[in-house]
Amino acid sequence: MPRDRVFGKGASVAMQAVSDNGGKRRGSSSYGAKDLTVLKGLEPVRKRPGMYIGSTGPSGLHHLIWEVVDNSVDEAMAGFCDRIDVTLLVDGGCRVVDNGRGIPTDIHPQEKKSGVEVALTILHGGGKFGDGGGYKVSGGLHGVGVSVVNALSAKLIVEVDREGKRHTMEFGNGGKVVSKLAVTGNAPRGRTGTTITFWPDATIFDETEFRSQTVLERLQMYAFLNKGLEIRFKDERPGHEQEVTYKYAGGIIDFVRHLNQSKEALFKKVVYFEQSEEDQEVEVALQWNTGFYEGIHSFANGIATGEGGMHEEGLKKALTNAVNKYARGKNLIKEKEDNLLGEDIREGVTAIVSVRLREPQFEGQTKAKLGNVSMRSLVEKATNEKLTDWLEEHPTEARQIVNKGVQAARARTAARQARDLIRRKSALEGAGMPGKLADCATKDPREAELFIVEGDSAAGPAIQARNPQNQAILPIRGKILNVERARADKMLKNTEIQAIIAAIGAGVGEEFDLAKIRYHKVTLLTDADVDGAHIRTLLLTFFFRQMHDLVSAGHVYVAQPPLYSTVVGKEKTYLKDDAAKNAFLADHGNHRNAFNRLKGLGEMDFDELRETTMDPTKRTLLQVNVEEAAIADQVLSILMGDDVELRKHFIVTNANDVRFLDI
Ligand code: 0RA
Repeated sequence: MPRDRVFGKGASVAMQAVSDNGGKRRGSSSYGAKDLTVLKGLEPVRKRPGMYIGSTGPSGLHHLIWEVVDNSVDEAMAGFCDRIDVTLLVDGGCRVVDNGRGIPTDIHPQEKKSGVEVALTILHGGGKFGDGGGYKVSGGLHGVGVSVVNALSAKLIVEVDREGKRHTMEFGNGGKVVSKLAVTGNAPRGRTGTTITFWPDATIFDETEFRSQTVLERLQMYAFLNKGLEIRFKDERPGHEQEVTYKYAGGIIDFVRHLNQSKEALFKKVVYFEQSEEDQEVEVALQWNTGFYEGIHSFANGIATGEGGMHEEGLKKALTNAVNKYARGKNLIKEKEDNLLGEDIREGVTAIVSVRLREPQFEGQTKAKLGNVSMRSLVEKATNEKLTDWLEEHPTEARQIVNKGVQAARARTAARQARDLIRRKSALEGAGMPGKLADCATKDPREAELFIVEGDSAAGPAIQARNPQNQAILPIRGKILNVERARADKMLKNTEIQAIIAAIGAGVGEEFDLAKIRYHKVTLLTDADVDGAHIRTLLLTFFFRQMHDLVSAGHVYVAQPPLYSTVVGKEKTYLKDDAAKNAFLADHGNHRNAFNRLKGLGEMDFDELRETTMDPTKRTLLQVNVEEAAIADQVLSILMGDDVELRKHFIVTNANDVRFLDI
């Protein structure tokens, strides 16, 4: 069942811009032909691009690719396409080729234009294919987004192979027709399909350079969600050359294995089941790992539903029910013992739930929550039936699942006690600030900055170098606990972690309350070496997992102490790392002064420390800003994998910007 693009994520935002439907959810009844007529022409898109693609930053830029690829994926879902090629061209363009049926080339009866022109020049033009226009594709609405891409491109060429002929049409300057659709030759033997090549308009976007990693992640997700679909990526840009092919015979089973790849599986098998009813279907894959976090990823018609919704609710409810029922039946939970909670059972689970339905309703803040109630019952029923069977058929694994849940329940009780203890302790000791904290004078969190500093030896210089009015120093000894590998109870007993929680003053985990933070800047200050990077990663992991709002609200920063200093004329210059040093040498051919290798925070003098990490007028901080938890999760699975060397080299700044630390 193809996705309904009109009510899809991006498109529904676009609808909001033009039709005020009184806050009602946009459903098929509240939006009609009148809306389409208002939307004629592409000007509104160029006037307010953000309304259609979210922003004119990197996310909006990549949205162009998603819109084009979505149409090809729809064609694949409808069963007419099994290969998509995405190429980033040398001149900055992007080409998407599919082997579907090709956009219709005949004349649209009402519009008196070719189907190609309709799809590329009329907003939601695809919607018209839906009602009796002869282009209906099993309920799907094609071509909704490509006109938006056209509107925001400096140039766009579409080539359609159909009925043995190649048809070509060109647009320029934001979707204006440069040449009408015309037969320009024969289609390659037997080939049908669509090729769209576009060049983003540099007058619209902040920057027009695509990021291959962003594209790859998305394409891989499409390939996982559409089993058997082959998606090839090619980057032809000089210095970026690469080719990658994604094709997964196992679909979401492969997806789950991929997500768990850097973790230790509780057992090898992936639980998989599917069920369909008239008009809707569900597919679920799950596998437990030995870790302590749950990772449920849900999708509706191939669109990520990061806010969850009915399908996730159904899965969670039935998962809790099926495992408890099994455990009771097998006497693994005794009569007088409590049932396991859902969160106990979900500890360490990695799951994909992918549903397809005719009229998905996307709700929530970011329109990423599935609202269709019928999906809750379908997923719940499917999970209850199929998971119950699976548990019966796999007694060894079933016992492992129950055991893990029982341990999680015990840890949950212990964690509550630990948390109560921390709370009582801080009540007894007044504000309960850790002894090692050198606090600042101001009590206004908006002005206050907390430095979490690696090593007691660095604390001295840091305290000297800071501005005591608004900068506080909390030294942390060595490697803090990896919270990815420890349950909450153990984490809360760790003194370094207790100190961080107390200093920030806003609780931890589910109880974390952003309104109570004592510092609006929390700056991580670690040595410019591999160990420093590792400690920073551990701290970031802690914040991401246990004070997520602190990260997502943009309060976490990373200071960048330099690795080298040298003198140019009378000025001291700092160089972050070897790469920066080499770049500096390349720029300053006759630089003869020595480079001083700074051995770590503890060895730096106060001025050096102040200038490079503490003085707001001189330092550069990296803001850590994880917005898209899904991507961050993926990053963390890399970070926290067993590849210790690799993970030291990562830093998450924001969801679209996962940097390698060149150390
Ligand atoms: C409308 C109707 C049909 C196909 C398409 C649109 C279509 C659009 C795109 C955009 C990129 N690739 C695409 N592939 C197909 C069905 C036409 C028919 O009935 O043959």
